[in-house]
Amino acid sequence: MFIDEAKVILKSGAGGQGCVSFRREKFIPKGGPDGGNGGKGGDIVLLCDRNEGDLQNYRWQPHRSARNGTPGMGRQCAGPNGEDLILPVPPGTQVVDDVSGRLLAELTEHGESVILLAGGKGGLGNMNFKSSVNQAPRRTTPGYPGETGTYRFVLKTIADIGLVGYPNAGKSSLTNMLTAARPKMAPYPFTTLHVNVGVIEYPETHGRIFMADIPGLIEGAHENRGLGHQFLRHIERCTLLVFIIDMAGSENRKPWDDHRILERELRLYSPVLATKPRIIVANKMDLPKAAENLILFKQKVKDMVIPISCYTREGVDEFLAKLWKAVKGSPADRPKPPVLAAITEPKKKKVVRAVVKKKPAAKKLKAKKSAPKKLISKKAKSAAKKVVRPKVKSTKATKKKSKR
Ligand SMILES: Nc1nc2c(ncn2[C@@H]2O[C@H](COP(=O)(O)OP(=O)(O)OP(=O)(O)O)[C@@H](O)[C@H]2O)c(=O)[nH]1
Ligand SMILES: [Mg+2]
Repeated sequence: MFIDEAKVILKSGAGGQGCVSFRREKFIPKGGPDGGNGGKGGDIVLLCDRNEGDLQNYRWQPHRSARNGTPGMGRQCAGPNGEDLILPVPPGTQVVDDVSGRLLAELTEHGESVILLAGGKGGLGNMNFKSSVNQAPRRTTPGYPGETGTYRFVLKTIADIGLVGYPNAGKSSLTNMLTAARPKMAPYPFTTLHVNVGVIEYPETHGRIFMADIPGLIEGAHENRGLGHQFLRHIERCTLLVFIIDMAGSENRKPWDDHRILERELRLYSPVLATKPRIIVANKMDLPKAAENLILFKQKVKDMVIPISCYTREGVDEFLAKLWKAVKGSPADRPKPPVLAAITEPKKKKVVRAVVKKKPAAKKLKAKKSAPKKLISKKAKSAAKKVVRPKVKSTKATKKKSKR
């Protein structure tokens, strides 16, 4: 499983306690204080390592702490420092404060390192407090405590180009064909579940282009449809986006609709992606209807379109040449970033609500005042009912009358 986000709880080491000790040696009476200082606590260090693929280690083991410093010792010996904890992370890892959401560090180059949490300083031993007026001090200081923090590690893959397209458009097929990466490809949607980075080699120029194959994007991805759109973070750093469009419309969609929806989803994700330079690749040109659709597509979409087929390799060499120019060429050769147009959302229908006439406040007051009257009238009613059916007490006289 590819993990590109992990929450970690880190703690640097505490400093060691200072030592109280006095020199005791034969023939040296009252040798004086010789308690050493405590050692420094270990730091939490992040190290950018290209051999790390993702953040899986941190997902399963989020609590990490560095070693504490050792307390000082007699004979003026300082305690050893706590060992630093070095956490290797893949290139492109961002460190975000979990509480404030602030970006604290970003590691992009192999070998780059950052001290995230410093270890506590060691305490002072009693030898530091000797003076002419206090020649046998018993005073020491404790080591400083280590720092703790909760962070989010977010991996944003580093690649030159990012492939954007509907599921089954042929992104993984293109990656398989051009690079040594082997992402799974199959005729069902969402075959690719996480980012795969491949390297396109250009032997003539001894150059290379890093290509990121990401999962498919569908309409409503910003509302978490399909695989959502969080994986788009992996192409945020790309210099160029390559739209892969199924020009044959093999899933009964129109290629120009696919293009419009992809653009819209990118805009809804972030303006950064919406304004990235891009080229369009029309894939599956070997299938019928593709050529016909391409003519219509070019009428509707004015950007540069490169027709290819991952089956027949048709147009692939032309694509590679244009890709090199677009990524590594002179600024004049590179495609211009699009202007961010306002996202056109369908207008909401006006909801006509029934007008409810409110009673004037004065009437409400009256009604409140009349409330006790009502209670009285209820009481009166119940009293009247009681009057209608009075209970006759049976006395001796009445009993005699009834017997007669
Ligand atoms: N006929 C034809 N089929 C193609 C071409 N390119 C890809 N396919 C087929 O399209 C299907 C999907 O290809 P994938 O490369 O897995 O597509 P994907 O864009 O990576 O798809 P997800 O990973 O699901 O987003 C596979 O069955 C491929 O064989 C092409 O140029 N021509
Ligand atoms: Mg794929």
